[in-house]
Amino acid sequence: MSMPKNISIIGVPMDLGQIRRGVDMGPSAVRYAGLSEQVEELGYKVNDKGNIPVERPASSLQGEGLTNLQAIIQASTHLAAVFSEIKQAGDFPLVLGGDHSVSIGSVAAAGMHDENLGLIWYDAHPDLNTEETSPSGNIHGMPLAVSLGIGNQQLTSIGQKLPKVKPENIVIVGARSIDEGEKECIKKHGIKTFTMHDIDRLGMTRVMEKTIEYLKNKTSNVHLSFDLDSIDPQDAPGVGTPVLGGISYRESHLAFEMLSEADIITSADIVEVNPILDQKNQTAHVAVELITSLFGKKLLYSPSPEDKKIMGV
Ligand code: 5AB
Ligand code: MN
Ligand code: MN
Ligand code: MN
Repeated sequence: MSMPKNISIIGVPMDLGQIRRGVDMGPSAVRYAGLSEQVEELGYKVNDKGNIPVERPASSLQGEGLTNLQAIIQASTHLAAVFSEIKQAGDFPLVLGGDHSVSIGSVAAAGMHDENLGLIWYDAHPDLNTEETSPSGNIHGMPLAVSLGIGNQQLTSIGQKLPKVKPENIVIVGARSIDEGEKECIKKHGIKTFTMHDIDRLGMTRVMEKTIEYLKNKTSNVHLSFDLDSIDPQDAPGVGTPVLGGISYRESHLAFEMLSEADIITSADIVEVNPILDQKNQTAHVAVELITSLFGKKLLYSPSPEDKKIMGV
């Protein structure tokens, strides 16, 4: 399936999946960095549907050992419904987090629309923890596990169908902080994972060629879950869990340009932008710049096959 020309934006101002405040302002920061305007300039029709309401519980410890469990279930269920409506209309859902727990709702909905959903997890972390393996109890470290049907049953049953995505349809890109339980999960389920080591060894070109090759023929919808901490903290300092040695801004442009050329992405999340920890909204700007590459922005212009022949590219 190729990328729809109508983009619907949904903000999820949720900071309940982790403990640092400020990531709930992510949707405003990314909008303020010019998301709609820049995507419209590329010829898309953008419909900003505003924000999902997120209830902040009076006490932050609720549920069975997981921080803010009930409030996250509520917001994720609401997000899944809105995301689902957008898919039904044939449009591209673009979700603005919030911390990465928002992806529980988006992948649940994307999975309801495609038995064979593909998923790219562009992140410094694999987010494959469960209550048992999590070192923090924070749900933003669990959304990929939940999408696989692993972990807290109240979370895995959001959107009903469980699992939402098959392990063989997932590619993790940029991982460099991986907990022991997550390592076991990757091995057990055979999840394709390009760590920073692989990006350094192969180069981003080959990593994305392999990612696209792996997903292209076996999936028709591919969701991109873009955690800004995938990017090196020098380029994207405004995140709650920065990890040194990340993907550069340049490499990410290349990666997203290649995804655009392959025309495989049909929905996306932009998560973990925290303007309180940022410098002059730099991280939101980086997010918007990279998303324009995903939507086909070229440095020069879009060459036709004839132009390409003349240019020798
Ligand atoms: B993010 C950690 N693995 O589970 C945990 O930012 C960090 O959505 C999770 O990738 C980071 O607490 C979650 C140590
Ligand atoms: Mn993440
Ligand atoms: Mn992360
Ligand atoms: Mn993070």
